[in-house]
Amino acid sequence: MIYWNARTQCLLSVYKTTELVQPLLFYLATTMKSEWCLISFIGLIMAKEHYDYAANQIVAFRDNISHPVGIWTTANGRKINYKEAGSTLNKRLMSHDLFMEVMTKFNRERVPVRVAHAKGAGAAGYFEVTHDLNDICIAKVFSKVGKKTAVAARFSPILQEIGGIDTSRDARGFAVKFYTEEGNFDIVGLNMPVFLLQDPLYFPMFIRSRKKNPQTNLYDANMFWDFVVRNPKTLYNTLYVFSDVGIPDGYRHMAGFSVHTYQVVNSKGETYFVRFTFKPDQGIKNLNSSTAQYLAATEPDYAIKDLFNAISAGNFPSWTAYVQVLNFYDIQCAGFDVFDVTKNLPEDKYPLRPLGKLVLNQNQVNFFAEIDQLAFCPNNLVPGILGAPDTLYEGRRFAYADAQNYRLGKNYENIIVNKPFVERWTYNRDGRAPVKYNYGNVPNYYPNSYYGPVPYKEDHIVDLVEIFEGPGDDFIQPREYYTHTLSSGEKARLINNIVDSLVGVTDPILKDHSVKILKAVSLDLGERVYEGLMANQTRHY
Ligand code: HEM
Ligand SMILES: *[C@@H]1O[C@H](CO)[C@@H](O)[C@H](O)[C@H]1NC(C)=O
Ligand SMILES: *[C@@H]1O[C@H](CO)[C@@H](O)[C@H](O)[C@H]1NC(C)=O
Ligand SMILES: CC(=O)N[C@H]1CO[C@H](CO)[C@@H](O)[C@@H]1O
Repeated sequence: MIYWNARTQCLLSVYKTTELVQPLLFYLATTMKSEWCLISFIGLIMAKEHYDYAANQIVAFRDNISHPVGIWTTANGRKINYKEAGSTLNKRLMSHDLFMEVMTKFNRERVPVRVAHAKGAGAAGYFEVTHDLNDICIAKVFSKVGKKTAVAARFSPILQEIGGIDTSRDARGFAVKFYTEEGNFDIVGLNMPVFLLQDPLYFPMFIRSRKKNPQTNLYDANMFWDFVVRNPKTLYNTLYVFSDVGIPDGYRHMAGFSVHTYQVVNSKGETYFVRFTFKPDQGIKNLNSSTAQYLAATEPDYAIKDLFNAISAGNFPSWTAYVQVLNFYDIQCAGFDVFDVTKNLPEDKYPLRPLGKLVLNQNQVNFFAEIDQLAFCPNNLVPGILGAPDTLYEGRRFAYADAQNYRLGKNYENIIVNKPFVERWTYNRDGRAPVKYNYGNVPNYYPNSYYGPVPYKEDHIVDLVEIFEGPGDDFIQPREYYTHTLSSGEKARLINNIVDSLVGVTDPILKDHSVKILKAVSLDLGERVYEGLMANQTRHY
């Protein structure tokens, strides 16, 4: 609504109906006198948040420059003339160098897709320390209040194909790369506090069970629930996925969790353990299934667009970062394996200690270069942060770098967004581009007597602790979550969402086992799911 005060010619308030107001303001801006323009400008600022920057990107690009960016050339730098660019009809294509270049380069545009987390969105920004970690960790990135470190972040559903649906029911990746003065530190986490496997051998199996059936190329409820029933460790994460947080309202409204419990070391060489948590300052918001289904059809890229437009409007998303801190005594007295990623560290027992703020204030200029090529890796660590001692983490130390050597090529750390800000002196050489200067004429073997790079001396070398990983109890925490954490409304939606998925299970024995395992979590949960299935038996049961 617009309140117009004729005497002061002042626009007092524009809100809610910005979509309607905007064309009017544009009209005024282009046709009316200067004071109208000013008024329109004020209105535009207020309309900013609802403006679809993403939809208008290419027009804005043109409006920002007054002529073409340059003369079209071949990759080799030769200028293309009008005749060559005009038409290839009735020409000999083999000797049409422009055609050959355009076609051969196009044919090679795709790189291997991430095996998991294929679809995503990201942005750059900074991390600012609000409470230092000096008493427990020597990493410089967390050493001083007010210290700012450049970051890049990427968010992603785990299971969707690259052209899939943003509002699907799934866990979301929450990956942050800190470009610290001691090299890159990556937290490669999720929007929920628990993972669904303890054993890295079964990661590829889990991914396949939830991706497409090898014959039908369809998502398959039998495969999904079979893996759950045969791997009770998946239960806790599966409950999270079927709860409200299984469909976050875009990436700005979800939390982030490191999931793993990291070992950190202070200046005295003393060991502590931390889990990282990021809480969105925008608040946590989720979509219900019906809205999500509607958006799946109308806005499959809902989350990508939401993030891009918010940052374009200057409405920068931010998260408050915390750590839960444990010492050796705490891990022995926890009553469960705090390194087991299928277990949560309850916040009432392990309070959140504030650490800093993560702010994303910069959209990519080129998606492939800056977001798709991001290579996060749990073993990108800095002195003082040793990673986690569990076997799953060890598996991840290997898996990501291996995937990226394949996906982006063995020199992927030379790609701008993966390159640390610090000077590097490796003994890696050659291989596929980008090789860059390849360390010039510096000695390429170690040890050498000729001033090639040498290791430094560290005062306290602390090793990762060794832990013994037992099977643990897979039901206590999911039971607690269902019984005490969820409200009655949340329970009802959880049950409805599980029923929605289980009606797709066509194997009656599996359906039975699924209900049984849910009953083992909580009799109430299992029975209500069973009732839901009976009520919907016309569909499958
Ligand atoms: C043994 C267990 C796991 C293995 C083997 C594994 C492996 C992978 C691989 C190969 C990728 C693709 C990497 C790329 O091509 O750049 C990936 C992506 C990802 N994984 Fe895992 N993963 C495991 C467990 C986890 C866990 C526990 C979490 C969260 C705590 C997680 C979070 C992510 C995220 C956020 C991405 C996307 C990173 C990006 O945005 O580029 N993964 N994982
Ligand atoms: C406008 O063009 C200038 C100069 O080419 C460039 O630096 C700037 O980033 C552009 N702004 C936008 C919004 O594209
Ligand atoms: C889902 O959310 C939308 C938007 O907030 C709301 O209008 C609708 O009533 C909700 N549907 C259900 C079934 O709760
Ligand atoms: C998932 C599903 O189909 N749920 C339905 C089961 O039956 C009840 C009662 O008829 C409906 O309210 C649910 O929507």
